Amino acid sequence: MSAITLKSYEDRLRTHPSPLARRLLKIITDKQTNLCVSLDVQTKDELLRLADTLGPYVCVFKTHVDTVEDFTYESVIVPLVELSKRHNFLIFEDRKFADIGSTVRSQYTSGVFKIAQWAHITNAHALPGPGIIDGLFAGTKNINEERGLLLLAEMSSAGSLATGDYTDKTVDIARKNTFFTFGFIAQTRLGSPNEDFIIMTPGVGLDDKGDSLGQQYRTVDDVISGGSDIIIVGRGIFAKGRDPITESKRYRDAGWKAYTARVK
Ligand code: 5BU
Repeated sequence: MSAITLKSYEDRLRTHPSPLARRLLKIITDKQTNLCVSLDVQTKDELLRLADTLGPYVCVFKTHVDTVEDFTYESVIVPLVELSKRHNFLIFEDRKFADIGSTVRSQYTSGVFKIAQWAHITNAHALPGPGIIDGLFAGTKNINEERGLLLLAEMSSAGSLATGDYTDKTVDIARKNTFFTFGFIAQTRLGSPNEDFIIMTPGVGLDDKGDSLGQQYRTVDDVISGGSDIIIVGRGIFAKGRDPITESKRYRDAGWKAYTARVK
């Protein structure tokens, strides 16, 4: 893939249509990191310990809170939000909503997790059509802080059906509300040159090619030179035998170097 030239994060934060994206671009600029760490752990102690120790190196922590076995709102979310303020990062709940608008609104705002209360970012499949964005956006009505949505336009897993026409139509759907839908989970740059979607990319690994369940890894250089804005890394940082602090610094440095080369 040929390298893509884009404006700096700092230039983009002045003009981006989404308040959440402006806040995110400011964090990236101030902390000089385009690393999102995926906190895929099963206990609250591990989740909070990693959020505290790795907080300085990331712009975003991504969570799957439904996989935390000892989850309670008070013992996980309250301290996580506190840590997000202390270390200046955003929280992205990788919920992958995929239902009709009315149902996703309830799933976003209610139940045990009350995602809209604390997750600055969440994501959704475009499969149900634009009503899914309307439903989730309705869920932000009583929230007095920036919230943003990413649509899943492409996936990192082998054989993903989110390609070609599906990806193009996902971009079209995102265009309907760029105040809230600020970008995509994708593997490539999406949108036209006069649009500014934030691209966040999972499936990033410097030492592995994939796993036994369909995950596929690309290098940091490949992903950032191809026009992605934020790398999402999980097991590359936490897998057994790896030191999460050393690896976080390594991915942060690689991400920033690749970005610096891109804006030159
Ligand atoms: P890994 O350990 O770096 O493979 O973790 C990747 C994370 O990103 C994991 O939480 C997945 O659920 C998530 N992910 C992904 O890997 N690929 C995708 O296309 C999407 C999410 Br969308």
